[in-house]
Amino acid sequence: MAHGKFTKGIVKRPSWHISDNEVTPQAVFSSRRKIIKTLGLGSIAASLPGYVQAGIFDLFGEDKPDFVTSKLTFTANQAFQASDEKTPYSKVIRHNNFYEFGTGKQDPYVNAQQFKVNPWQLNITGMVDKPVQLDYDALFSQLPLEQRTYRFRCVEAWSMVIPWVGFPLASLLKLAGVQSSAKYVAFETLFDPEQMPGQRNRLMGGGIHYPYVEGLRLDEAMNELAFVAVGLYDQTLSPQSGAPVRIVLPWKYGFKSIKSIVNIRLLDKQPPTSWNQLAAHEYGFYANVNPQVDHPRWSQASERLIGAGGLLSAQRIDTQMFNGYGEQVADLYRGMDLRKFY
Ligand SMILES: Nc1nc2c(c(=O)[nH]1)N[C@H]1C(S)=C(S)[C@@H](COP(=O)(O)O)O[C@H]1N2
Ligand SMILES: [Mo]
Repeated sequence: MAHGKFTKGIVKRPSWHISDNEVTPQAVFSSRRKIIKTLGLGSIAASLPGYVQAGIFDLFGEDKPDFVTSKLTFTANQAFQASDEKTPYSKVIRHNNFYEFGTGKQDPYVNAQQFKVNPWQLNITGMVDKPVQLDYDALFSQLPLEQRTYRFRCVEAWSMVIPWVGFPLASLLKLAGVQSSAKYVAFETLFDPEQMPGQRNRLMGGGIHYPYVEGLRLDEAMNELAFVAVGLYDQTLSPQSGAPVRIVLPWKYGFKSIKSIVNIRLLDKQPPTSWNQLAAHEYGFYANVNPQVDHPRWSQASERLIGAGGLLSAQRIDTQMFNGYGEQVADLYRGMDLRKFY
């Protein structure tokens, strides 16, 4: 991989380096993936409770992805370091939602390893003074990289604590010069059915109309918490986590944090969003974490924190309003009925 100047003295490590007790040759991993595919284990895993899913790969021993990540250089932003214990890297990359690679929690880990993230192009267009194109290297060199540890809460009532590496979304938008007529920001994931099996197969893709799209009000996008991630822990992102570039919005349900983005557009109208299009009564445009507004099919009052413990040790904790980030974001929603704008 050709990186920008930040990567001087780069140390390349496979993305599983944190648990590199034994090395499985790629051929073995690939054959395991074939076994898993042949058995249809991805879809079996999807139907199992989360704590069983988390251990499904134990059936095959310690499995090894073949995607190679690279070490990043960054500064830790002390203003954004959740005090909570971090979710181990091995779990962050093995329990994912990325329906382009299947709907099971292990499907992205299994199916995304060959995903090509370089070359890449991220375009910022629409109501801007000068459209911006960032190629792969520019994603890592255009803006100073910082690390922020955020709580991350999926609408399915599980959560993690993840140290992301990236830059504020506001800094990126400022590169393009947002015009005063712009009121919303729309995001779009890569559309590449050849690489993303969920985009070829409606069942595998969970019925989503691809490309996956998301959006924010401009003031939400400019909030200091809104983040663009190009890495997690100290590595570039693995495909299953949204390589090479994704959005992270810690006060909103995880589906707003769109992965592997290629387009950002500044608009004067609220853009459509994928989960809202799929089931509008269940998933709103705002999707702020709110323990008082239940999902029609389950409670949002608590969540299963995927932490450092073993198979059965996931903790159940109370869910906090705005996922605990009310100090930073509550003002954005003053006077709004958050039951109506869920
Ligand atoms: N393009 C795209 N982005 C996506 C998704 C997806 O299926 N496709 N899933 C979303 C959901 S539901 C969640 S919870 C988070 C999961 O992020 P993680 O796998 O890094 O924890 O990604 C979000 N971004
Ligand atoms: Mo989610």
